[in-house]
Amino acid sequence: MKPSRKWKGAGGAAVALTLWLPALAVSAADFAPAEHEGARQLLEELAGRGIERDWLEAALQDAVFQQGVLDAMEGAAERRLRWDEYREIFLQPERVSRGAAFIETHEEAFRRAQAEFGVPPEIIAAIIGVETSYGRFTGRHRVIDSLATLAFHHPARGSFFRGELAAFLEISHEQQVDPGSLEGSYAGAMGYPQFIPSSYRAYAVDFDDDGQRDLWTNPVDAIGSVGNYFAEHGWRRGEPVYSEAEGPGTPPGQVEFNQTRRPYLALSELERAEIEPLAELDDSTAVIPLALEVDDTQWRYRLGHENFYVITRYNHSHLYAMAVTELAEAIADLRELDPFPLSASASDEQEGSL
Ligand SMILES: [Ca+2]
Repeated sequence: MKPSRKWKGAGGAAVALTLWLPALAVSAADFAPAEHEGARQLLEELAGRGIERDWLEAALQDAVFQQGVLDAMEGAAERRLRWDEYREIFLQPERVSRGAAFIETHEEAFRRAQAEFGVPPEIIAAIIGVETSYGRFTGRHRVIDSLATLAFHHPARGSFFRGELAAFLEISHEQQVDPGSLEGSYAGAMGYPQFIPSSYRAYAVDFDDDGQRDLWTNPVDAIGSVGNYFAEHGWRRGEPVYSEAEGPGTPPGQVEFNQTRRPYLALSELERAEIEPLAELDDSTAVIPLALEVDDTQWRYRLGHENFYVITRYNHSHLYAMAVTELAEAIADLRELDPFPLSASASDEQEGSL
């Protein structure tokens, strides 16, 4: 009902009628290379890399401008959440139990990924759990529309998304799928693990050996691809993600907390700010000091290690990396696996009880 009300008095029946017809009547060929300079240049570039012109022409011709995608980008500057609020979103019991079930269903793939890439099943499952609830919510935007819209209508990030659009067309072509049939997030992240096209091209693997790298519908390929992504970004087999620590009531101003860089502060320096690890770590160890706000007055300290940094390569947020880690721990708990080496202090304690 909305369209007719909105358009009443602004053009009458003809306009309202157009809006009720399928989208192609309104906006097809927004990016037809014959008329759109940016699309034409992209076509030339990809044709130069060996993709048939007709195929490219048809793919770009099919793309539709989506104002909603630009609006979503605007809205994406997330409200700053406290750690406990952020954690609450991802640590729901259902996400934990579904994670354990997901591992059980694909146990062979998880085991193989751990052997090959060194990444524990629970970490891979937690990534897929946080991203898409184990493949249940993979996004409802046509990727070709989102990426064409962002590539050519987002001044600040257009060149980044133009690269993603090119990578998207290359993958679709390689995998012999119709690009118009693929859906993802408004920013073009796709499939079980929400890989953007450039990551898809670089890190997706054909983990069930059927000749396709399919992250859209194949959980086994997704499991191997997340493992490969982590291995390629420096995941250290068997090392903890973080250590528990204790410190003053409020985070000392002289320490730079929560940076998603390689471990950057030596324990000896943290000691001067009265932040001490609860695990036994060498004084020269560099860490990422984390101060997590658990309510308006309370803080929790942790020390991120190299593997914590690696998780932030998936999403550049310390809250994201911590949520993935805690979800992984909760899944491991549910599967009654211990000692589980994600936290150094936890595994130390458990070692004593063996
Ligand atoms: Ca495959």
